[in-house]
Amino acid sequence: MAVKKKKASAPSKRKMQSGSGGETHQSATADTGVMTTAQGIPVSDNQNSLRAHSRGPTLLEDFILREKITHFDHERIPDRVVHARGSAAHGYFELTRSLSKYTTAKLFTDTKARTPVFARFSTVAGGAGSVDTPRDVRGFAVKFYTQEGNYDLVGNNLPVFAIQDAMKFPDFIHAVKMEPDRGFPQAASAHDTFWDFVSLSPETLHMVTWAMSDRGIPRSLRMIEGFGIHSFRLINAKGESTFARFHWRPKLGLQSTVWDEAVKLQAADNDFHRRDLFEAIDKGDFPEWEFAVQLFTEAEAEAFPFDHLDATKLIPEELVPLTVIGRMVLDRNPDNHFAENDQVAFCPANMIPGIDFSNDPLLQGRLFSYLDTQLSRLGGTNFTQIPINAPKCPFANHQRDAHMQMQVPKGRVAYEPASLDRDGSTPNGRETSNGFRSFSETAPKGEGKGRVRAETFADHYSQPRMFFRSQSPLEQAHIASAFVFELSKVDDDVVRERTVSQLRNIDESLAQRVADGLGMTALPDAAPKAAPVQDLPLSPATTLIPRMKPTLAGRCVGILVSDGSDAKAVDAVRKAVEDAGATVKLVAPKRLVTLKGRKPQKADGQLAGTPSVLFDAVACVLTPEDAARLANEAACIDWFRDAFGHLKAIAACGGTRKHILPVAGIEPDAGVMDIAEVDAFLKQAKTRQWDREPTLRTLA
Ligand code: HDD
Repeated sequence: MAVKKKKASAPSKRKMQSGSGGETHQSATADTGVMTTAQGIPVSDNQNSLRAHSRGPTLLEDFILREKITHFDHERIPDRVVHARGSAAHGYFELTRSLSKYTTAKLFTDTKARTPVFARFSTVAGGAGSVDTPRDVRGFAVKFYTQEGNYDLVGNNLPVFAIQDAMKFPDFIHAVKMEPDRGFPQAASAHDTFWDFVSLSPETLHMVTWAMSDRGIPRSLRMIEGFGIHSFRLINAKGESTFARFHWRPKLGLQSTVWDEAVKLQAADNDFHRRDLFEAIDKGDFPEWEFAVQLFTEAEAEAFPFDHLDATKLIPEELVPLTVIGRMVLDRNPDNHFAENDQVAFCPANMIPGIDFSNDPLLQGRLFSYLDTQLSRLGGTNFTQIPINAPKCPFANHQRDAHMQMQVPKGRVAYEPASLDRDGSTPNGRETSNGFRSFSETAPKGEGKGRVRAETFADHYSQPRMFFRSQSPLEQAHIASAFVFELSKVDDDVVRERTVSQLRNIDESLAQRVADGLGMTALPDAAPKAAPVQDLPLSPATTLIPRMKPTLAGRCVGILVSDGSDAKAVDAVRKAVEDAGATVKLVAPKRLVTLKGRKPQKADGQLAGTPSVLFDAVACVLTPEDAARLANEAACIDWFRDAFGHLKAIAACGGTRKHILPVAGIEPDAGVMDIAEVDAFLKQAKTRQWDREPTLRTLA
């Protein structure tokens, strides 16, 4: 059967980088428009397998079928053991302030360079196909393709980690992942094994309290902070070391969802965060983060009321202020999700001259784990040659062979010292005095090898106490409610009680609220403490709601319309909202809608499939007849009920206010206004209606 062939996919024009002096390869495929096998053999029929006769068996001889199916059968590679679900983008980093006093790293000294980056954001617990909006920590990993090699800053959206020593990582992750006998729950910490581990490991409490805060349910990946977490060393030309902690701060400000909304988003759009990131970049609304450092000396660190080598501790901004030194802009979506997002291999050990590791025992363990996992995930040592992982600066060494070698290094010399490369044809490179050097640290006297946890790591409660007490009353209520929700999913009474006994050491009122929410009649005894709990100065910089930016930039407003809706009213809201930097999406009972006096147009979404959780604020312009009709439509009632319940501004036409809002049980407040009050709507839409919350739900 003659079948029109699809155009073959565009050939890769990318040059494969080889070692210096090595051959530069180019993909052999030319864009001839002809479909071929992987061996380059033209394909005449991509619809039918080769059969013995028209209704006979398929022949083994059909190498085209076999190649196609074989390749398909092997398409999947192992998921990342953690952070499997992620979304990524390309971009660049620009340094705005040189740190040349502290480091020789060109990345942090060359203010003229624009360094390409690839950033990947992820959830931790779920598989690659899990939802985007569970309560979870978000990974924030950035690969800088610097002039001096790849530097990876593999961080999270919280400034602290859950454990102090890498030895505990497999236990922690086994506890949070789905339980091994039953295979559930997917992408959720609300289950017995997680809280069993947490309640027995007080070092987890600081990060867990952050994860229970609204940071655990972000609105958008474009609206999260990022933290390198560990202390790193910056090394200057004199070999002097200064400690640094790294921070990313989103230009759009922080923004979270409310819990009921996060849950409903899981049903409304599995890919909510991935789509949001993709669509923003696609339309040129490039996400941007400030890059900031906290710098401090060894002597300053000695005076901290905690050990900065302990990754469960943050350094309050109030103690060591942030200095903004650069910005990252993400301006290009991946061309291919698998080739880039799946195959990118971040590794905290990818370190450049001028920066060095600290002795944080969690960081030290990570230096082993990432390369190790990538060997099994990506199939061998040559994953560094995959385009997304390859450095963009020249590279050369004596490493040879192994699975999937893509380079063809010339010459007979693959070792050094060597004298036989007389014509200089071997791409091996030589050592340089500018190369990576480790900071030379003097070991403390009188101490030897041992499996030990430093005494300075013993205080597990002072910082979660500082965090909890720094939060606004509403944030504290959200944290307490999140604990109640999670623990209400725990069946084992002992685990629930033991967790509350831990919370007593953080804050008695928190423990009491959680105990009340769980229906406990009495508080269990406080858990034993290995060190006294300190009342540290509060850190307002750790809050979220008080620091949210009142802005519509980067947000999305849904307008509900139907046939005959007043086009001018729709235009007025659209213009005002778009001028304020937000996107507008039209939602209608049917995908095709005809506004009054206009031609039929495609709505962005159909009402039943486009719930209001997808928007930051909603408006609606309906004919009175349609408003009366839609008051009987569950999807429409939910649209408004949820928008109200999720603390969003609502601009409603007269028909909606008369017919729909009463059915949805909405008593208009300051965040509900007439569609004609565009300015008021803009003002309210820039923030959540936090005052509304206590009138709607019981918070712990
Ligand atoms: Fe990790 C992936 C962040 C501790 C072992 N980690 C991974 C990713 C992020 C983090 C963002 C995903 C990178 C990507 O998008 O591909 N991990 C952290 C942070 C930690 C941390 C901020 C503490 C401060 N991790 C940590 C420890 C270990 C690991 C202590 C093991 C001892 N992490 C891994 C891993 C992963 C990983 C198993 C899975 C996939 C991968 O590395 O490439 O090696």
